[in-house]
Amino acid sequence: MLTEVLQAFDLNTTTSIVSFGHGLINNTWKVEDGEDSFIVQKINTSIFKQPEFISDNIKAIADYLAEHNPEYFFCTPVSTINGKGIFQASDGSCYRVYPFINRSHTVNVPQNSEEACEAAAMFGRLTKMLRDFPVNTLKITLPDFHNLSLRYKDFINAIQNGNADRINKSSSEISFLKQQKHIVDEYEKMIASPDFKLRVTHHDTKINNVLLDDNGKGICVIDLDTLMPGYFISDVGDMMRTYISPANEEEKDFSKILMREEYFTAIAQGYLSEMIDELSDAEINFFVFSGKFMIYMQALRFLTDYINNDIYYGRKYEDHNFIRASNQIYLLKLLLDQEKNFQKLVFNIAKKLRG
Ligand code: ADP
Ligand code: GN1
Ligand code: MG
Repeated sequence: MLTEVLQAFDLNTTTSIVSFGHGLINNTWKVEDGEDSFIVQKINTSIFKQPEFISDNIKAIADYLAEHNPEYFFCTPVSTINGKGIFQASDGSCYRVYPFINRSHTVNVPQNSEEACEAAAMFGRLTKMLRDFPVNTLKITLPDFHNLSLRYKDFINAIQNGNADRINKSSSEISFLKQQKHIVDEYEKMIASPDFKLRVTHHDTKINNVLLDDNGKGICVIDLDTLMPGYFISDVGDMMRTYISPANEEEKDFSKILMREEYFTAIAQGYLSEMIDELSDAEINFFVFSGKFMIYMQALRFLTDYINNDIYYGRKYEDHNFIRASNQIYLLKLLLDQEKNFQKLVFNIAKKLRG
């Protein structure tokens, strides 16, 4: 299959191809072609049902940035020999290609708080650069992706109709998540308020979606499939979910999950250094809510998938999604303990930046 794909993008077909990265949704390979290397990705079309929307959005944004912020480095995909952003192979599967950025690397957890600050600033800068982009012209590549109300409904549906053994096993996790329904209520109030703005939002701000140079400085953001209209809480929340703890969602030993204030401060400092003039006071007030929102939603999604027999995330071992969900619940509890303290830190940083 890859031969057909490589030909479509005019790449050498007798080259070395290695599987790459740690994503849960798409398949990624690195392909060498003489001096140059490329990233080839098979888009998971059972999730992204209209993959051409992804390439339409990326093209619209690349064109906008080239015109308005030509100095900003945006990783633009390679076109096929027919000038398309995506190639559909004979079996219906869809592929796209990016130039491999040389001397770049990614990390799965930040190595130090400077890296967390840098990544947060990179995502903030992307949204800031696109502040005047007509956000509503973007296509919705994944409908209801961060619609917490719908994720909660899916969870309720799963606990009513899902795998009975797994529902039994998860009873304390289920009752904890139900007790936290106030997070859904707060989210609903937030989206109804005019103080919260839809902006161009990345929606997957894990640290391995920033390419770093040898000095740990950000080169560019990648993984642009879910670049679409959204609220800042999606981006800041996923940073909190994935940069603050030294152990990630895969960790089975929960004593390794920590809520490190230094890393939280780094996120707030990095993101607000770019976004301070864009955010309303009401949004600043919801900064820590972002983390609750994203960690809670991820716990709901993992537990829902566990109860539905792992149909979305798949699994590497029997209780994989149960462990992932329990891990996120543990992280959420740690954040709830720090909520007031962290929000105070945000107010201080915002005050200093506003001068
Ligand atoms: P996924 O959706 O599976 O997370 P990504 O687009 O994030 O896919 O790519 C997976 C990994 O491949 C990244 O974490 C990064 O290490 C590497 N990668 C992706 N694009 C590039 C690129 N243009 N140059 C160098 N490395 C890349
Ligand atoms: C998926 O593709 P990847 O691994 O970057 C998921 C995110 C989750 C994440 C959890 C389209 O992201 O929403 O936060 O797994 N992406 C999709 O690791 O569902
Ligand atoms: Mg990724």
